[in-house]
Amino acid sequence: MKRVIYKRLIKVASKRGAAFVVLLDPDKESVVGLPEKVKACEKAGVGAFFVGGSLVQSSDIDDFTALLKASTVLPVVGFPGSLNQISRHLDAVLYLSVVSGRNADMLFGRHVYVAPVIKKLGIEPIPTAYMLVESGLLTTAQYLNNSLPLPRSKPEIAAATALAAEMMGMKLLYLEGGSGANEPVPTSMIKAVAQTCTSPIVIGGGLTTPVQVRERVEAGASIVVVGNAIEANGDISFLSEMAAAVHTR
Ligand code: 1GP
Repeated sequence: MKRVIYKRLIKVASKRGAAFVVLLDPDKESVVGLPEKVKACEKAGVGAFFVGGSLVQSSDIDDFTALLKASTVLPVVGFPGSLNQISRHLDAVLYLSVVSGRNADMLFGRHVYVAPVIKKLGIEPIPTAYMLVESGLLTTAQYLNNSLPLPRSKPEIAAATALAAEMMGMKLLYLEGGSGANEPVPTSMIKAVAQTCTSPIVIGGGLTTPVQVRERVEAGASIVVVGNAIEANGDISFLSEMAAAVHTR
């Protein structure tokens, strides 16, 4: 299995201290102005784009991804909340297994339907242990996954879960607060996973300030994903501040 995009992400993370990823949800983003926004992200030092969402209702995800791909030199990686979010324009896709929960279909079920499609389209799958973390209010991701999140005050459960996923060969350990989370993933949990595992840790959900971002990189995150805050404020100065917080070197 080729790991071109995965290696590229890891290379950026090791060179800059961590990689800054912007999540674009086709339901929330307008295609008008997308190329300009993408250029601003590139200028600010964003390392890649994730495309997707828990509940994407837009029927033109393929057109959206094509426009994004045509507008950027950065990797475009699918972050699918559902089977209909696989586009032939993706460079790679997070092949997500929701290991925090015990919903069999999300652990290993839908994967069976989509594997032949991913292969046929020639998209690089990145096996990803996806861990939903309790974050205050119930998030869309938690509700739609029909699975309990990891309790936020139990870093040891997160560490054991991540270790089990790593032992099964997953390449990224994604701790997810959920889009628009009240409280982002706690730093104590990131530290526990970082001390237990060697695979890169991805953090996302509810990150709105450079301080929150830097704390999570210092705790051990290799990839930081921000969606809502960039949708709300995609200007170059905010993007640059967030990028500077992600990049420790
Ligand atoms: C990516 O779900 C997050 O992991 C995105 O969350 O929209 O709150 O940044 P935000």
